[in-house]
Amino acid sequence: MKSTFIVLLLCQISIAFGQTDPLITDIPNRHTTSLNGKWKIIIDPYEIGFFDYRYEESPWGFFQNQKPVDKTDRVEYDFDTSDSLNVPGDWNSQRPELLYYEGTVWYKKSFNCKLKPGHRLFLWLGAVNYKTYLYLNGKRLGSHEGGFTPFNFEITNLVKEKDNFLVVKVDNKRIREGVPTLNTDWWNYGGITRDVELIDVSADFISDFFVHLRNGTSNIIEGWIKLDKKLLGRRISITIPELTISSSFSTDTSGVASFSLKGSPVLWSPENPKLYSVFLIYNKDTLKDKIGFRSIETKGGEILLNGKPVYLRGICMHEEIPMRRSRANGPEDAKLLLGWAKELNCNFVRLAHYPHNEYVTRMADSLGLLVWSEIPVYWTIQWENQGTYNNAEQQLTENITRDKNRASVIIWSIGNETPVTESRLEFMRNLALKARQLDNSRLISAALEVHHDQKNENEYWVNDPLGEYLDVIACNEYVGWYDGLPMKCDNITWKTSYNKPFIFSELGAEAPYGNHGDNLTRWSEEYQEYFYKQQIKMLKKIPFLSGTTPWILADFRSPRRLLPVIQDGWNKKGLVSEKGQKKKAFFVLRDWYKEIEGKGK
Ligand code: GCB
Repeated sequence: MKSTFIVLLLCQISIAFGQTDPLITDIPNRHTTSLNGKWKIIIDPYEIGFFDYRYEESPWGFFQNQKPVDKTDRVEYDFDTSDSLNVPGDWNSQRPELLYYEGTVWYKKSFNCKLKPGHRLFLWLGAVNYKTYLYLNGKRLGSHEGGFTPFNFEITNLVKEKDNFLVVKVDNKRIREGVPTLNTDWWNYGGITRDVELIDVSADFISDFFVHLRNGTSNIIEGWIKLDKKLLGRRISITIPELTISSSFSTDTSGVASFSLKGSPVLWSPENPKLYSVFLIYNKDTLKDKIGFRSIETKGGEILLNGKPVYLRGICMHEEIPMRRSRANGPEDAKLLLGWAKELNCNFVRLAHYPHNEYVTRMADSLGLLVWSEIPVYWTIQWENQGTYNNAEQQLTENITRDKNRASVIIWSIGNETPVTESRLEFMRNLALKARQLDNSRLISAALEVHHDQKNENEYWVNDPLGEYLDVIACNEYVGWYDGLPMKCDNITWKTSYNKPFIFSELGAEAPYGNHGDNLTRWSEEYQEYFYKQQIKMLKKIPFLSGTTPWILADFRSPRRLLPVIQDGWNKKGLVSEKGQKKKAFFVLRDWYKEIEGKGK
């Protein structure tokens, strides 16, 4: 009897896990109420608020937010007299005792809410790292896995006018089957790291849309608009006043209205990041967005932006503000990080190694920076585990769903430095197919590794079989850092078996700011500077190269980097230091990018 109960319970847990409602997009332009601010928290390393002493999910978990009913009552937790944390925010940077914490923290927020008759309410979270269970007024809403993408739940029938309590269990324990897995080279920040909003919508509403220029054209705007319910024959209008576009379309049986319109927008580009106000009208509701129109394609070894070859003058970045030692979030943070990229004369950023917050991609749209957007399929995840695949696919889907209207985003990356094996090829091939099915208007890539020719040790090959499924071949290389000394760059010839655009998605060397020596002294700024000079010499000799994103914009925290005095828990390959100072190599890259700016390819 008891074992049947356990099996049932486990089934319930696994079925419930990862269940969310279809993602609502364009959150910044909707009617929302922020739940950001101070949340009450309970740090629960043994998960006593979730499991009972038999390690079974407890019906009396902390989600009940229980209070003693009289003086005899024993309740061994209390959110209201507990400490608080800021949301959005990682917990590591908010309390010294949470610096290295990997485990469960319970969050509680109380709120009142007056909903207009007939309206519906959704709870939306921008990102929570890593696994989360959510409960409203003691009832489970669902759960989510993956630390960098948004998700939402409808709460219309659970919400009350007064004294709602929302309880969120957040667990950032690294797990072998996770995406990413146990092993990364970045800090495992835990917490509700992005905004939390209540979204107020009408009984039926536009939940999602895709408005973009048809690739290879300059005057056809196409896409689709989706209602949250499968309602047939509903009229939806789209207007773009600056282009004198105003048309309406009917939904099909899935509640989707597809359209194709004539219009000649000024094309979005890094030189002129023109955005248009787009209005979508359904019943009495108008949803707006600011959208740029550009075309992105490949032709042989070239990347064509608006039909013209472009060299991607890029830089990699993490979603972290080094001076604050915390995750980045918000427009000011986006402006700071992307501002440094602009100072480097970049036209491109690689958002490594996971989806960054939406402020970044929206800011990239308005600053004119092209974007590589990635999911955390990193190094050695469990290629044969179906659950791991499903999780990766869900993160990819959430990322593409959220950002598909951003003109800046030109590449969806499905992973970084994954090994060449059969099971990984199958896994990645399926991700590439999924990305194409969700959005075939953009390029698909992944950061691959170098393979050496057996006969000629100076001939470097990028011939990973995954390349067949990608539009852009990207490769991480560290000639002069992990691979010989910087002089080695003089001898290397690069080959690829693919007639596709080729970019270096990483190259870099490590130096703390202000650490000086000659140009062969490891960890000195002079070594890093020499490394960049040598690399650039090598890059200039590769005729088929279409872009570079050196590693990395700023020093970032990593528990893998333990060398005292030099690293102390930081990966110091940044061009900007952990205090925000520019290193010598910053100027080398800046000057090279200036030199090739405007040269196309
Ligand atoms: C890499 C990884 C990146 C690391 C970097 C390094 O190849 O993709 O995540 O941080 O090298 O610094 O070693």
